[in-house]
Amino acid sequence: MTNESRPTFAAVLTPPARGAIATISVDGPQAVSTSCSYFHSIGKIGLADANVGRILVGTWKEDEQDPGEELVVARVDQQRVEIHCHGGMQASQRILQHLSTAGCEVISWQEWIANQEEDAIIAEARLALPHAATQQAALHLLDQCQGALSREINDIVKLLEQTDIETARKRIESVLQFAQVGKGLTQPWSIVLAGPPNVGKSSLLNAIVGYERAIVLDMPGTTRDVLHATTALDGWPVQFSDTAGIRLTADELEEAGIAKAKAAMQTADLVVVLHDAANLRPDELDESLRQLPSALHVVNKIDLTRNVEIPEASEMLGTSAVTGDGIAELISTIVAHLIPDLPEPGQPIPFTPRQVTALQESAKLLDTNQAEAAMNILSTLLRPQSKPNDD
Ligand SMILES: Nc1nc2c(ncn2[C@@H]2O[C@H](COP(=O)(O)OP(=O)(O)O)[C@@H](O)[C@H]2O)c(=O)[nH]1
Ligand SMILES: [Mg+2]
Repeated sequence: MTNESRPTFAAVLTPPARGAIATISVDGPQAVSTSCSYFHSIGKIGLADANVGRILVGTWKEDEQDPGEELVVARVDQQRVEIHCHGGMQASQRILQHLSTAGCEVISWQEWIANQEEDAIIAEARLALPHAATQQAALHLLDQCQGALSREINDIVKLLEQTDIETARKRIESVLQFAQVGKGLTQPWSIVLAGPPNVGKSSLLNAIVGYERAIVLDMPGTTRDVLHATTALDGWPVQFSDTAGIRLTADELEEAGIAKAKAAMQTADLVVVLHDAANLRPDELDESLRQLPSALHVVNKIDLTRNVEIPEASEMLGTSAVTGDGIAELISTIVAHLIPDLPEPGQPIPFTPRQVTALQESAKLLDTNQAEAAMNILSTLLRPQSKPNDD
């Protein structure tokens, strides 16, 4: 497809929510001429004669009867115009309708990014960025937008071209170490608070998130459903799930809550098992709570007793949901469990299942000396996925 015969695309770049201004990008050979048939500049210079970088104020109208809308149009490039109109859906949808009638192809912002980016990983990073829940997550995703992971994969491909399989293998391994961090850049890690009834799970959740999210009652079996609260720990997004206390019960509703608690534990990134300092009986713990290999065990209510006998050889922390003692340590320990290696700024981090799978597969192929196949997988990772042929 020659440059002039490619379509002209129109896309709304701002979110479909309330906002002061909405931005529409018009991109392609007809961008200026199409916009000119609706946009009337109030200044001497019209859009057709404006230099790249010029910003014009004017009216967008369908015909002479149309009172039109005052807005700002910027000539971003020879073949690219940005229209900044009133925010919300109405104004932008009306303009899109006009552009579509005039022959532009209306696409989503995701398709717009995919069209713009030659590098598929950078495109994925730009798509992921709006899902970053914290500044920390956004900063690491920005590094990937600026090519941290793409450069690393390019370097690994070069090493394979030079048949330095050993170094390439090591570099893949060290990137994969950050796969767990990458998962948390676009969605919070899930942490389940579990344990017997009345040990203070709901109280601890409230103490960590800083408000009364869960009902606390001196009555075993209060929490029935799984209850979620999202927050940030040391700048990392996490979702806590408070669960029903696990015990044998004849109550059908409570039993259903316990089944949900057990299911939540299976899919969690980390399970925090709570014990009661005033009634410490880890040996009597339900089988489902004992069989968790990487759970974090916490003894709560340490304010109630002076001598908590924490079993030896166990990595147990002490907290009080009432006085707040030990909660800062608990938060640091949770973060250390989720992210054993904190990434430095600029660290290449794989953040989509596509990237992690490709890295894992290429590592496996290198184990059996299939450098060519590994190189193919890594190069494919960088290429746009479903771009139309350019010929
Ligand atoms: N003294 C003391 N009481 C606590 C602590 N945590 C919870 N409790 C009390 O223990 C009871 C059960 O708490 P709750 O959070 O509902 O326990 P859950 O059933 O495990 O969710 C309530 O009366 C709480 O006020 C704590 O750290 N110290
Ligand atoms: Mg509870």
